[in-house]
Amino acid sequence: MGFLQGKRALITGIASQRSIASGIAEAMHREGAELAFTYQNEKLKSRVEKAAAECGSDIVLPLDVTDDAQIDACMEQLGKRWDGFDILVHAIAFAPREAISGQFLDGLTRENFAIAHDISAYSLAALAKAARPLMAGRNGSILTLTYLGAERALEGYNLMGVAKASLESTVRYLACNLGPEGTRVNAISAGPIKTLAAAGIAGFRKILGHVEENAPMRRTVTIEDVGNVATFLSSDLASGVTGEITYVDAGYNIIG
Ligand code: 0WD
Repeated sequence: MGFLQGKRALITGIASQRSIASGIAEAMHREGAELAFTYQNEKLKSRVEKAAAECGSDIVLPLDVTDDAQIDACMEQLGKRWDGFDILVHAIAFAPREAISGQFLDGLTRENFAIAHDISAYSLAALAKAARPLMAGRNGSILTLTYLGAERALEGYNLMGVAKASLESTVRYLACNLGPEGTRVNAISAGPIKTLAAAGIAGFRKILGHVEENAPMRRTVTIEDVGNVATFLSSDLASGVTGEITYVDAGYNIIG
């Protein structure tokens, strides 16, 4: 029996089979969780439906996190299928391309700053708030994805690094707020993985090579590596863990 048997999980952020959220969904399905999925736009709908079907799910809901009405509708629709749920996976981030290349100030505008923070950080808090009535009192888990660029000034990560710092702080405040009702909130800081979002980051191939040569494990991580840790953190095995940033990066963050 899998260690997520009896748990229900809502998975956001699938854009392709290579998405980190796809690796998480696969691992959670393997461990016995019942899954529901969201898709950002019509272009992604059929892809997400396919991913859902592979996990035995027919719950596939639209969700663009920039739209308050869609956030509310998503939880309302989910509430019609499930009287409550246990796991929320937030695997969503976006910054305009010019804000994640070149020098930090090159792509800095008020609008780019707002977009990056809105989609990459505010959305976690907004989803946690909207999901609260369905998740309270169930030993639930909210999990998001962050990157080392939140705490180090990494070349080219720029505005996304600032948004990830906001996201990590949001994890801690949410953990304090929701802890009394049994909901844990954590983040995985994943090493670089070639996904659609990563393709937008200037010099990404160079970053992968650098990690392969220098990480303690001399390799990059996979969406399976991240999926397995996500599954653990969302399970009752991690019942004492909240407000934490867990690195799944082949040890890269510990080197100088
Ligand atoms: O190296 C990497 N790939 C790392 C990714 C290292 C460490 C962390 N992460 C994070 C990302 O920052 C993100 O938070 O993992 C999370 C998942 O990213 P991913 O799996 O790398 O990327 P991808 O497969 O592109 O999925 C992210 C998706 C979007 O994809 P695109 O490429 O179409 O922007 O986030 C979704 C969208 O489907 N997304 C949204 N969902 C709802 N509403 C929105 C939105 N407004 N914007 C983006």
